[in-house]
Amino acid sequence: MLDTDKINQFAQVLDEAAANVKAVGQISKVQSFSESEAYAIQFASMQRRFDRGEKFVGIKMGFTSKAKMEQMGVNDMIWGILTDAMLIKPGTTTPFSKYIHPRVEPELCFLVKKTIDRPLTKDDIPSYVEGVAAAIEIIDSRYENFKFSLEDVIADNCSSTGLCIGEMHPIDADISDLKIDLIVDGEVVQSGSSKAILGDPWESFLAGSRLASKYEWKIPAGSYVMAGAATSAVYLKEGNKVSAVVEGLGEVEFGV
Ligand code: OOG
Ligand code: MG
Repeated sequence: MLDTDKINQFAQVLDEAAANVKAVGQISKVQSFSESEAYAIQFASMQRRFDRGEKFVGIKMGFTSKAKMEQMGVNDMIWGILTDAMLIKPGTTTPFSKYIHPRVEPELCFLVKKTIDRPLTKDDIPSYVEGVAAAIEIIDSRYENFKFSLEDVIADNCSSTGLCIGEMHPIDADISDLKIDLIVDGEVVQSGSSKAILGDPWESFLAGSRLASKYEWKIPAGSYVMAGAATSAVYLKEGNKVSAVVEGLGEVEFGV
């Protein structure tokens, strides 16, 4: 069992690794800990950011596709917290020096219409979701060599680092099998379908409502829910121009 001091100590290590842009060793190599303790570390490290003035803007789901689970060698869904400091305005450039070893992945992003305060079902979707957009996530593990156990990555807020969200679209269209491309410098580097996200990205949204409720978090109206990548992630290089194109949802782009 980890006591509060230990939880805060690991939270500080991860928070400072991000702030100093310097990777650290895996916690699991020096300390065994449970999934719920991993979330306690995540929440404590995010609290440090909130204390510095960052604002909660939503949650992200991770490992919702086989492609991602296989790439990272894990086998369970995870969720993390998004803040305003992670937002990258589409069409702008983000400095490479902010990141340790950044990777990008194409995603779908939902905009919450009504505060999520319980596990939702399919029937709730129209009243709780305002829109859906194409998005790109930057993940930048705070662990050396981008290597981690499931507990490690949860503690590290699921590698969350940047998000670039495209224009919102109404949710009346079927989103269960949309073509998704990740393009770097004009070349398609990953290609997949939204079907890879739990068979239907809505399942990821609903899973997000379940996980947030389980850990007693409310997701306010106006927040984002990122569905998780449909394809493997690719490393970013300085000077890259990255875009994601999702069938029916358009394109979103940023530079680094
Ligand atoms: C963890 C984050 C996973 C996704 O979309 O599956 C994730 C990682 O791969 O570093 O964001
Ligand atoms: Mg992701």
